[in-house]
Amino acid sequence: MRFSLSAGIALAALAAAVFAPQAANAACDRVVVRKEFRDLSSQERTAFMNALVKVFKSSAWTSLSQTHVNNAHSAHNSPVLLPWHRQFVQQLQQELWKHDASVVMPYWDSSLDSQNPASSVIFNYFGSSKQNDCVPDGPFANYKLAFPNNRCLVRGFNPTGVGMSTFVTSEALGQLVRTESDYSDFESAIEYGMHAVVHNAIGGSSGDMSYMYSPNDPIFFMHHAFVDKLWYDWQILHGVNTYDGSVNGNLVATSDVMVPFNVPVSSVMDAQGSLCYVYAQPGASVPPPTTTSTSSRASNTVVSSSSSTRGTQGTSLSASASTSTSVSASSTASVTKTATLSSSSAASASSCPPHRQRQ
Ligand SMILES: [Cu+2]
Repeated sequence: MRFSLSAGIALAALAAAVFAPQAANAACDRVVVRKEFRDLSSQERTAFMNALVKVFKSSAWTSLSQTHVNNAHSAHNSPVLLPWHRQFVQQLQQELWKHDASVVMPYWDSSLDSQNPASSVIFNYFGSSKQNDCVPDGPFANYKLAFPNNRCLVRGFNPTGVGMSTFVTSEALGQLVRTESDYSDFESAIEYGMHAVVHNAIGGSSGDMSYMYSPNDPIFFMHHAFVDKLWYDWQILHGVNTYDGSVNGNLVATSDVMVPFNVPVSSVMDAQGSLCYVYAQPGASVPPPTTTSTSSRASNTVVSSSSSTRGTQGTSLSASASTSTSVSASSTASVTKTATLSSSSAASASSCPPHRQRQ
């Protein structure tokens, strides 16, 4: 079933109807709410970072990174990327819960930092970059990772932002989520577009994020939680069980078993019903259509204020929607073009692991 929505308010209403947090169903003891990193309270953020650092400095982190490398081929360049990484992010959530049951995996909406990525607040908490050298500060500095060899965590961007490519804007992402009704086309546009752009902008030429051992960098999970949120928003519009496409000429199905998790794709299609989480601000990454009329801004405001947990993000999204006139012409086609360009710019990604671009 497909919906054709022309205003954010309609999306907000639909989102509320379909994905509003409800009493936990039979499969869930509780349904947790994943928030944008900036929307966490300082208490929530501290608890999350503390638990994250504990996992980072444990053998569990090595296992996560190895899992990603060992399944690089089956988990990427395929419609399964979204469900596979949904399950993978959930693996980290499970590890976090071993240290603090109150911690809920947040996401990083990189589109809020699209025009000046290097100055994102995320780096205030996750450490900065020394341009293809060890991360110089923050809780992940001065620590040797065990995989793929004894090494520090590396990011590749210039901390001044010089040479760092911009990220895909909220508006372009919203356009994609709203208008691309075909699952496999949506998946491709995400995988080779915003997904790859963020990986490679942060990883640069030798940073972890540019390689298949990208889960070494905790930002990987923040980024993939946002990728997951975009899919979640897409599912609200285009169907929670919509899944199609092919790999090497073979059609995919929700009955496909994901390696190495040994669970079918169908087991993660419904984030709320099966994995027991929802996203705060469902649909917030889907600003209204790009005719920046007063009415559409008003609709966006409604979307932003529709949740009781609204933090600073609504303001940022609204600001981004109203100031990005220059990108308001961006269409699905241009998103796809971006994807194609960024994909071809790393044409060296012919072998994996490790390889660039398609993490
Ligand atoms: Cu990946």
